[in-house]
Amino acid sequence: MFLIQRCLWSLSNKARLLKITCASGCHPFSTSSKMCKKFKIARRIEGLDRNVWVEFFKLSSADPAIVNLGQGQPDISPPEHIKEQLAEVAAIDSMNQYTRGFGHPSLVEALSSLYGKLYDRRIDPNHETIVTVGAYGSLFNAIQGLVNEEEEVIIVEPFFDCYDPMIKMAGAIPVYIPLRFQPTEGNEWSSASWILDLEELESKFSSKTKLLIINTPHNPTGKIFSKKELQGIADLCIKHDIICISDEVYEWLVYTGHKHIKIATLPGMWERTITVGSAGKTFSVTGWKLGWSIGPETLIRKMQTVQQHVIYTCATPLQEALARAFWFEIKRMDDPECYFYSLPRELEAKRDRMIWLLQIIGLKPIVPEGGYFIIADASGLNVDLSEMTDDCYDYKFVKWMIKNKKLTAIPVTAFCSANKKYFEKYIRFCFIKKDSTLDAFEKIIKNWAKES
Ligand code: IK2
Repeated sequence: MFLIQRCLWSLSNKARLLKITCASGCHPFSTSSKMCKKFKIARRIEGLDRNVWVEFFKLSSADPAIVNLGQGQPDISPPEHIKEQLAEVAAIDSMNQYTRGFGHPSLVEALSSLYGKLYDRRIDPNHETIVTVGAYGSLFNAIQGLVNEEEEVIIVEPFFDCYDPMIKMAGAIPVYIPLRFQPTEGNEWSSASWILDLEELESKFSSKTKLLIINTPHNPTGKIFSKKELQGIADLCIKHDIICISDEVYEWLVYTGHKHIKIATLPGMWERTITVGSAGKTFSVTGWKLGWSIGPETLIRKMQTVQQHVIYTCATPLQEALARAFWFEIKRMDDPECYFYSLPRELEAKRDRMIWLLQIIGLKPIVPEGGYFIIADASGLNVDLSEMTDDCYDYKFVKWMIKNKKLTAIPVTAFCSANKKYFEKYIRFCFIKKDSTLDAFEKIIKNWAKES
């Protein structure tokens, strides 16, 4: 025994002298080396450490002078009534304790009432809705609850960035289909020019396909899927017996001349669709991190099972305040002052101002039909990016812009995987910003124009 110990000690000492370390930097015979093995990353999150929000939040916070039009974070005031309701609710003792796990009773009632009108059917508040930690929570519950290892999930590129890692964390395989930019006369610079080729989509289906995720109004392009496109997608889902997740967090943010259609309302789609919503996007309160899903009991039940073991329940006071805010708006849905209509009106003017400003310096904006982002082609600016080290042009460009112009946007390839090459000339700007922020943006743009 003593001899074995001596040998191990001498080996360990030699390794130290020779500076031998394991891949993660640990000495191979040390206690920390044993820990290293145990602390090794779980396979399900291998390769998923990079995150665009973490990276650009840090870059944008480095200097208070930076004008941040990156993340979809409103700096406008949320409606007064929702803030007042939260203050009132927080003063009620019982509202500060746990509530029903799948959604606070008054909130699921409000969701049932609102979506009952929109779907023109009765929505069972207890079995056909679930309240989650943001839309993120809904997406996570749905993917975890429905997809098995090795099954395939089709996602449209560019996609909201969390779809891809969530699919991979479930051990499933993302299958990508890119939107194609096909401008027609009169539509050269509209998000309507982003086309989902249905033949190409059908080629992505296989015997392993379980789910298809769509997002309309679409982040980052602002595209609103037309009824024809949704019908084509619905036909394929039905033909191949696939479940659809429809991420509709920007459902109310639709600009003049356009209409948002819920795929779940098309014939044969209710029973196979989970529709995802977000309080953050509906009431401009992204910090509340409340979301929900609407769908048939068979699908919602699986989401509830995941939720009960992962978070159990969402914050009670936030849910009660959200329920009251919904009732407030539901009662005035015939009034143009209803927030569901007044917010897109306010945003449309901001969108148009931003489009005008971007054009001044030769960033070519693609006018969004919905949502609160504009993507712009930055490739015509001939900026010297030689000192930037990222792989993709858009990452280099945004980092250059933060450093040299004190302006943050988001590189569109952050929303891509297999098809980055089609999107790397675009960067995304967020326009749900108060006028003073847009004034600061205007100043940057005008100085930029003078310099160039
Ligand atoms: N789905 C989509 C399409 C989203 O855009 C978001 C939120 N995006 O905001 C970040 C950005 O793009 O700048 C979500 C889901 C998540 O919503 P929630 O905040 O409710 O979890």
